[in-house]
Amino acid sequence: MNTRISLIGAPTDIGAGSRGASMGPEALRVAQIASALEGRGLEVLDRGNLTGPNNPWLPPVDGYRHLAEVTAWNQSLHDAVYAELQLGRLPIVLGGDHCLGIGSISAVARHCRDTGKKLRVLWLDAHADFNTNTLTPSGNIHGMPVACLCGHGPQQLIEIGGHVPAISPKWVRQIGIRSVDEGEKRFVHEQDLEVFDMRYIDEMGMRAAMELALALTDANTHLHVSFDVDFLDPDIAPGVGTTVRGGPNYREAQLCMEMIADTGRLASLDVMELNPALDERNRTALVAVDLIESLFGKSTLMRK
Ligand code: B3U
Ligand code: MN
Ligand code: MN
Repeated sequence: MNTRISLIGAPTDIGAGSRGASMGPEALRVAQIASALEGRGLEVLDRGNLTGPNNPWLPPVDGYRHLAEVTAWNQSLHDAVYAELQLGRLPIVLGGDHCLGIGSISAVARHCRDTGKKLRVLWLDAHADFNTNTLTPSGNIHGMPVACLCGHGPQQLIEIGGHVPAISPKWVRQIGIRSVDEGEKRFVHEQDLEVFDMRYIDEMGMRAAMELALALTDANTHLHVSFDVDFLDPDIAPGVGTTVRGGPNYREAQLCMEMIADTGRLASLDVMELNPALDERNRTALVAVDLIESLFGKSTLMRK
């Protein structure tokens, strides 16, 4: 695995339904994400925070809230992530709300086109984030990034990575899903997204879900993890804007991260939706950092 890490802070809640994810990057730093990774023997460069427009907190226009501002943040994140990948580094995006997955993953997809790599995106989330402006109940663009990446969204967002669509639904595996809007559900089926929802994890276990989600990855695969912290059960991770009960517990989340680590293919990561304004003594940031350590191999005792 690439041992040269770059942290990129994207302090905005421009696509979210509640304010506060803009403080996520600093909470992850306070929880010592950099020294935790250094403790794993990784070289960590903290590139600091990107800047972008403030959150004007306006109602939707044409089914989108803050489309111009969301575009500006994602363009800037795309450029930052793409630059790190070109330098041969492993970018970790410190969000910020999940609308930023558009900029991050469109940059990763562009890098994969440049280098002839296959892309696999693991989308760890309580939500499918597959809404469009006609399906969305809220207009919040953090509910739309997967659809935008697959080419369903406003032109200025779908073209950020220079190729429309940025990715194919076939490259995505969603894990932990338990809150999908009615129209969104139909669209997920229509586009044939591969989803390991909580029902699947309850019945088959996290191990079976991850074995399938990681199947057919090989030495030529770029593995991107988009970790929405609301993936986790609110009992262990209350500090997010939209808690949904019944998520993976601590052990299941650890296993998920460990199985990804075991592949040795992790090449980029988003840590999104952490909301310190809703947290308790930074415990959600601390559990996120703990799980990220496992994602980088901390709990692997026997192998490698
Ligand atoms: N699906 C809902 C809620 C939502 C999506 N992502 C988050 N919340 N974090 C929506 O507004 O699109
Ligand atoms: Mn999300
Ligand atoms: Mn979510």
